[in-house]
Amino acid sequence: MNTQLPIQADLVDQHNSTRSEALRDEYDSLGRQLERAGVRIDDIAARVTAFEVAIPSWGVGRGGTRFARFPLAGEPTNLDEKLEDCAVINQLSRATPRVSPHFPWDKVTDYAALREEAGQLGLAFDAVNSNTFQDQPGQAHSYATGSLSSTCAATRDLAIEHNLECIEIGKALGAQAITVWVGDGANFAGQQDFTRALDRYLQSTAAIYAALPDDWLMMLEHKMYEPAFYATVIQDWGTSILAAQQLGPKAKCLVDLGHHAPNVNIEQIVARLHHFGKLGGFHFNDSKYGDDDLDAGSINPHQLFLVFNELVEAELNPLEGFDPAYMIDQSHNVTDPIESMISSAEEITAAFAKALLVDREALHAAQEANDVMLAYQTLRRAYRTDVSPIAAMVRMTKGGAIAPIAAYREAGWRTTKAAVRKPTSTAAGIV
Ligand code: PSV
Ligand code: MN
Repeated sequence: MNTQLPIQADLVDQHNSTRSEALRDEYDSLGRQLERAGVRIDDIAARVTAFEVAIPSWGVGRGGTRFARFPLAGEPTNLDEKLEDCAVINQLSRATPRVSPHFPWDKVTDYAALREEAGQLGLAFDAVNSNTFQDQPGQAHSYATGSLSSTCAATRDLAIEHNLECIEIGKALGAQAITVWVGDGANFAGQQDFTRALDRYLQSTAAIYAALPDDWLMMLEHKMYEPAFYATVIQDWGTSILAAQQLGPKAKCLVDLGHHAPNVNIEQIVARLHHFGKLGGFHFNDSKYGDDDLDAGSINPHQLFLVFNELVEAELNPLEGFDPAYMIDQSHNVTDPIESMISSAEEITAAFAKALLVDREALHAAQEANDVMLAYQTLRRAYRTDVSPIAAMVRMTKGGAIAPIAAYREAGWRTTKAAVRKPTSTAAGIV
């Protein structure tokens, strides 16, 4: 397919030409440093080259809170423009070649044409996300008090039907997974029978599972609270893994980093889910207090590193089908979403590269010998390494920009788009 990338290739080449000499110098210096520790930098670069993370179609527009939304001049106003912005992120970062769509937000009439359009921008589609946490105009049965777990059979049927439609759309788009997150739960003690609500959820998800193609996964996304503030039906990884086990081998768990109680040990959850063959994927973001949907690595980069440390550890003990889906799920309320997503992809890639640097043999030996300080220092040594020359070299080699945010600003993309894209609404509401 003939690809037509949004930013002029000359611009990227020119950007790189002024920086490539310094980068080579930094890469070689890091290479010598790593070699002294018995690590070949080109091996790490090869792994980073193959690393990819999907971007959410809903993340390229300015997000908002229930208080306000501050529009950004030149932000995308329709799916074509969203894809264009996703293509910019991938063109410059070369780490995000897939887009995760959300329905009905991304509904169109011709999905074959949409797939073609994305392909021309150098993009493909990742897991489809269903939405039964919001009523659509004229919807016959409201999701206000539940969707897949609703007490009302007609409401459950509607929610199931929507998920089945998402699978059909996903097939046309070339996706191979559906992520199911429901807002179902309760705001008041006594509002809901915990057991019956879960039973209804399990019955509904079984109907969706039955329609999954053989080579598809169904990813169950847990979340402790919001919009239900007292209890949610799939509140944590425990309920999620039990549901996935009951549904069958194509059902796995998706870990959204923001969906846990503060201070929960997420890296340990990753290890547990992998141990039982149920680690399906991630929604990366960062948080300080709740589901803040901040940029990955912006608050707690160490946690991100520890998550990847478990993933690299899991590679040593791979279970059949171990291939977690990496996606970003963020809300960019005060930054340019393109810049945030480029920065997040960089943080996620860096966390992966650092985890690859951990001397596993030394770590395991220290763990076996109960040498606490040595084990801890083994992780610290890797975490302290500045791996940015590796990521930059990989980006340049793949045709991206050495300093992607600088290149994005040099290209003047947002200013150019502000002149041609329509202004967007300031309406408050969680996007
Ligand atoms: C819910 O908070 C969530 O993390 C789910 O993944 C949704 O699909 C997404 O956010 C919607 O913004
Ligand atoms: Mn999510």
